[in-house]
Amino acid sequence: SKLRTYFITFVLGGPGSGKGTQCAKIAETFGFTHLSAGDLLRNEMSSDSENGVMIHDTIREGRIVPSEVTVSLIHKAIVSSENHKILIDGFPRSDENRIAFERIVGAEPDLVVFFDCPEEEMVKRVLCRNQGRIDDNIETVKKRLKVFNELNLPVINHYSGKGKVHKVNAVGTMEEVFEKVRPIFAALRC
Ligand code: UP5
Ligand code: MG
Repeated sequence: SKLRTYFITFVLGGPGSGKGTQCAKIAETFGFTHLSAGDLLRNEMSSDSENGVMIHDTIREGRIVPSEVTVSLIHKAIVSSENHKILIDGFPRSDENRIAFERIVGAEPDLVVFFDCPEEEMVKRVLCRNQGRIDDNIETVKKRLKVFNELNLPVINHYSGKGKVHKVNAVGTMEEVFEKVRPIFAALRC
């Protein structure tokens, strides 16, 4: 299928681990299209879509939006991208998400980058962000961390078993972290 020609990278890590920040740098430096699953859902929430209220409530509670909704948004964004090099930021968040992506999009990631960050650092970053996100409060952050540990780590373990995961220590300045990310992408032939 046409999707075989894409180079798909999943960028994973807990809330506030720096996925969005590092994806912006990767996109700029290495010519990838950055698709943030959270941003796609927040845009959908702000539109008049039938799923708006459900997405709002799910994000506020730190739970995972049903796979079919997220995968459909990501699939549309991939096929409408002019670029074959795609970064998917913050997805898949569960084995169910992963299996739905593989089934509906018909592709597996070529690469997975995992930002490994201590919980106290993630909490500090999220609570300092101050951009009005409905989930950036201590109660929701605790739930996001619990959901990450219970549902997202199995996805990382799945792809580790396939030799696709590059684990990056997310502690340090944004520039220091990017210097650990750079060689992963510099080595690619895509
Ligand atoms: N910052 C970044 N790097 C730093 C560094 N090295 N040193 C110091 N500060 C650093 O960074 C977070 C903050 O830290 C920023 O202020 C940044 O300046 C600073 P950011 O790059 O935004 O981190 P990121 O990992 O992207 O954090 P984010 O909060 O976006 O992660 P989440 O995974 O929690 O959020 P996301 O938007 O992906 O998902 C939100 C919700 O949407 C989920 O909880 C879920 O309810 C829903 N969702 C789904 O249901 N399904 C999906 O597939 C995706 C999302
Ligand atoms: Mg983000």
